[in-house]
Formats: sequence, C-alpha cells, structure tokens
Amino acid sequence: MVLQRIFRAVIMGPPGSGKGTVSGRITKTFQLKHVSSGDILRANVNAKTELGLLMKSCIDQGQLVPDGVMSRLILGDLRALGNTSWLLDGFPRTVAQAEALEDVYSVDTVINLNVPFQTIKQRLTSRWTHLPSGRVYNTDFNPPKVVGTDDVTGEALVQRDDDTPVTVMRRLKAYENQTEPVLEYFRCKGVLATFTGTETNKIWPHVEAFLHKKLFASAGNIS
Ligand code: G5P
Ligand code: MG
Repeated sequence: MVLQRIFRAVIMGPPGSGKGTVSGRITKTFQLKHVSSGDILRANVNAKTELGLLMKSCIDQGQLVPDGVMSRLILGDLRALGNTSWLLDGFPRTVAQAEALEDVYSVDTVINLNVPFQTIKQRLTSRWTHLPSGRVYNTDFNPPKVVGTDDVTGEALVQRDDDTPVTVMRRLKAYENQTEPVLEYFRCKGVLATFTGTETNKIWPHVEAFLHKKLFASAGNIS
C-alpha cells in the first residue's frame, strides 16, 4: 500500500506491552518507518558512543534518559528522515517530550497498548533481542527458529541488561509516574486509541483494522 500523504503515528504502552512486536507487524503491513528510542539508545551503548557510555547506567537502572538529551536525539533522527511516514516507539515518554514533539510535528494517531503489569513481568525475563535490528523473540511466544540466533541474519541474540526482575519493576514505576500522563495529553488532543488485552495476537487484528480505516479515510491509497 502506498500512502498519498505523510502519516505520523506513535505507539505507547508499558515496558513489555508488545510495542516492538506490534511495530514490526505495522511496518510490515503499512509503509511506516519504525523509529524506536530504545533501539537507538541500545545501538549507541553497543557502539560505545559518547552518548551511549553516558546513558548506559541510566538505562540499566530502569530510569528515563533526561528529556533534553532524548528530544534532541529523536527529533534529529526524524528530521533526517525528511518527508517519510513514521511510527515512533518509546518516544515521547514524558509530557515535556510530547510537547517537544508537537512543537515540530503534529501526530495523526497514538496507539496505546494497555496490557496488565502482571502479564508483562512474566514476558520480559524470557525475551531475547537481536540488537542491530531490534527484532524481539520470546522463548514461549515467538521463539527463534534456532535457539539463540536471529531468524533473518543468523547473528546472536542477547538478553537486555534492563530485563532483570528488579529493573523491570523500576521501569514499570517510571512508566506509571512519568509516562501515563502522556496518555492524558494525547487523549485531550483527540488522537489516542487504546487497545486492551493480554495477548498480542488478539490485540493485533484490532490495531490492523483501526490503521486500515485511518489510512483509507485520511490518506487514501494506491496499490
Ligand atoms: P525501550 O526499549 O523503549 P520499554 O521498556 O518501553 O523499552 P520494551 O521493554 O522494549 O519497552 P515492548 O517493546 O513494549 O517492551 O515489548 P516487546 O519487546 O514487543 O515484547 C516484550 C516481550 O514479550 C518479547 O519477548 C515479545 O516476544 C513478548 N511478547 C509479545 N507479545 C506477547 C504475547 O502475546 N505473549 C507472550 N507470551 N509474549 C509476548 O526503553 C528502554 C530504556 O531506554 C530508555 C529508558 O531508560 C528505558 O527504560 N528510554 C528512554 N528514556 C527517556 N525517554 C525516552 N523517550 C526513552 N526511550 C527509551
Ligand atoms: Mg521495545
């Protein structure tokens, strides 16, 4: 499907709610570029850039990276994309970040994955990640074809340093305190769409149908 106008979307939800998983399905189905703040930060940590070295302890402790650093990083990346339709995953995460984004871009829709915390805690300890691409696996839900190996590249999978039970609890607290107010911010703007459930495979058809409707109604398309 080729969109006739630029479409800008955000995906939100607590840590482990399936943002990365659903983003993968959205980008496969629709022509949106996936921009994940967590993937960008982890790429910096992995490459030992100055930013990565500075932010590693913050990420590993389950705390948010300072707003100014984050907004500069993501807005710079979005600018570099030019006139492209995108899906932002993990940003904005505070009201200050949402305001910084809205200063430059108007967001068409915000998909909110509302998954109970109890469901999430079990998932994250069995997550395996391919760092260069951000592809995620789960030993129960979507295991890789070969244990410990990315399906596409054959490269090694790793467990994230912030997926320990203690850090997951801190990340959930940070979400409650700093990110939940962003949902209200977007609700007031009339762009928030919430999808509730405990299984991605049951949530996904609703997200897909919603985006189809949104894109057909607002953008039209040519196949
Ligand atoms: P991230 O990288 O943005 P989080 O904590 O928001 O990290 P995370 O952990 O990446 O979110 P997700 O993307 O929502 O989770 O979930 P996922 O990876 O798709 O799915 C989680 C697991 O569940 C996977 O193993 C998946 O296979 C499995 N799964 C999915 N669906 C199902 C299902 O239906 N059933 C089962 N059984 N399993 C399923 O941010 C990381 C850190 O970076 C910094 C912060 O320090 C943050 O903590 N950061 C920022 N700081 C400030 N501002 C920002 N904007 C920041 N962005 C990042
Ligand atoms: Mg993610």
